[in-house]
Amino acid sequence: MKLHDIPLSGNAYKVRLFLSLIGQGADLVNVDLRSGVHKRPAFLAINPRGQVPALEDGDFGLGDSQAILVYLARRYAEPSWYPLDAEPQGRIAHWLSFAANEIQHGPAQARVIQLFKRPGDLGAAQAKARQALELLDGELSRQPWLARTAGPSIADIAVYPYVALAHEGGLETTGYPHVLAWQERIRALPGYLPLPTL
Ligand SMILES: N[C@@H](CCC(=O)N[C@@H](CS)C(=O)NCC(=O)O)C(=O)O
Repeated sequence: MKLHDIPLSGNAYKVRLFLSLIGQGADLVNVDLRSGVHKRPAFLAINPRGQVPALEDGDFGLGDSQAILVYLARRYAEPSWYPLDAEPQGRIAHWLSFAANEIQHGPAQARVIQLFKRPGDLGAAQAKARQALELLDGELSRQPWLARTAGPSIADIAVYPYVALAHEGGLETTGYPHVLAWQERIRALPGYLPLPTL
């Protein structure tokens, strides 16, 4: 198995973290976005969106960190990471969508602007991030894991990275005690992989 990776990307870290938690190895291929390799036909055949991360497993190729978590969980992980019942699957889909929308446009975007000096409205991204953190704190005050599963699921892994990296987008997270406690629970999981650092 091969993971097209960027060491500092939270989306790529999300896949590396899950691989490590389930004890699954993969060869990492470092993608240099400046080279434009991710927009060339060979890469687009794996991920037509031309983005990292992208996974190759034999002849099978897949892009999008959320989709990759689903694939890896169903194929290689214990069922508890992505239970088969309709209710947890529905809730997990909800949080995967939250990761791709509220988290991507909130803390992930704030980090890209603040840390990587990309153009964008930092204040707007931080405001979205605070809304997302508020919502997460409320949810996590009622349950230890996002999708109300007995243990961690891929919902937690999808949402975790950019929340844990929120300080790199200039966000203060001490006001979200339930989010902080949830991060500690994730960091205590066997096989946990430290967050990327610049
Ligand atoms: N929804 C995608 C977003 C992936 C994404 O934004 N990847 C960035 C790196 S973190 C990228 O490849 N950017 C280059 C581009 O979009 O051309 C996911 O979750 O994997």
